[in-house]
Amino acid sequence: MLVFSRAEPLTVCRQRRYNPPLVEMQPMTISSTADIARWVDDALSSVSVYDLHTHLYPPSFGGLMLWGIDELLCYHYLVAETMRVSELSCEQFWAMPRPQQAEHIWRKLFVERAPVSEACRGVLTVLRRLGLDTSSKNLESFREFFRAHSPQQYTDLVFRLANVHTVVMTNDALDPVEREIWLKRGNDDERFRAALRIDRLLLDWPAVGQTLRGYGYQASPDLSATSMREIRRFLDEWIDRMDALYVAVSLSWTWRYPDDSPATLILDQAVLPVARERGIPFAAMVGVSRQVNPALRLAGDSVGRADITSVERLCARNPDNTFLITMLSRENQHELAVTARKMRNMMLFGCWWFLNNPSLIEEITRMRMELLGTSFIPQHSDARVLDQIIYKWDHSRAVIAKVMKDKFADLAATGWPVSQDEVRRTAELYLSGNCRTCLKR
Ligand code: HDL
Ligand code: ZN
Repeated sequence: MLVFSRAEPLTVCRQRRYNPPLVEMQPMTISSTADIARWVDDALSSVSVYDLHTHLYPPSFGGLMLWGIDELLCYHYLVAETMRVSELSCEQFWAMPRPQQAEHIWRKLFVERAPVSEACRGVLTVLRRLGLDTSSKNLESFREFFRAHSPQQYTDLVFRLANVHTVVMTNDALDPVEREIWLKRGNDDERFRAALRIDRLLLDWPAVGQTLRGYGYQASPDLSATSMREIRRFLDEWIDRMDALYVAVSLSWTWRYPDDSPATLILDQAVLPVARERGIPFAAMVGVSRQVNPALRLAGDSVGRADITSVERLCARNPDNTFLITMLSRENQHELAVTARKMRNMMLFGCWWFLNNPSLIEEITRMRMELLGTSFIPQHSDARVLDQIIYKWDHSRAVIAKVMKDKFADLAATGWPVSQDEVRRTAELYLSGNCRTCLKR
């Protein structure tokens, strides 16, 4: 086989049957997998997170702010897991005061059995990151640690340990308790940003019209022009009051768009026009199967495979709107990533709820990197208890790192000069930059 150096005179080449000379491979400085792994770990641990969707509240929201070991243990994910192995009925469990519920969950899932589930491991990650000795298995000693902190002190500690700079809340202006707080004092902590959640407005028509009328909006059940104007006034007023970054809804797996329901009318004639005029995204979280077991209360929701063509039409028919989309079913993930390739006005985000487990985060993030490159938001925490942002981000960073190491090693193998700067820029996009671009904040 003839191998030519680059200096081979052109005349020689021209005389031969086209047999392209194998140019001598120049020694290329391929970044080593060890360099790449170090760069990825450094970037993912140091880049601060913009957490796009949570159910957290700042200390100024009083009892709405959940934090500490008892709330960590009473997370509805752990309630569902406990009721599978408990001798108590759901009614008996709910009749117990919170500390006793926490003690029951601790005994059933952590003492009597190995705490191997993701939600159990999360509690232990938080305790370890706080410097507590999980091997003591002493719930009372853990409680002492939390009793020694004020909500404000603890909030500062958690944001620092989690390396999160902003969490976006889920704010329901129709909830009487939350509404009062916004009307009286609002949010004074810029680490917590608002998202206006409109499940009831969109999905509970005409019943929700009664609630709106109670708050002074002329919203009649017939969704007249006046009602639509009043719904838009409600949206404008609360987006302003909350300084909401986006408007959001959680949709059932049965959701179809468009259809002849009040939800489509309100979406098309009020929500999307207001979001467009204000230049803020509309977030649709699609795939919940509501209250399949009501006895479990918040833990009673499940999942269903949703209709991707409705997502496709939502984005295609409203090209001047920006959409944040996440879907709950594993079976929807590939088609969602493909739809994102077709709809530049859609930012795909998160491994939501039942997908927020290492095995599924890895599978889904790998597929998304292969289909979307850097133009997606790999994760949100969905944290309900403040402490959870420590474990949800620790665990997700580890999985995203694993995928990024593989993908950048694949890149390097093509001779591409992978650099530390390029790795960091990618981590920054994934953990914060794509959020900022989408939210313009
Ligand atoms: O609708 C939602 O925002 C969901 O995230 C639900 O709140 C769900 O109960 C949850 O907490 N998932 O993590
Ligand atoms: Zn949520």
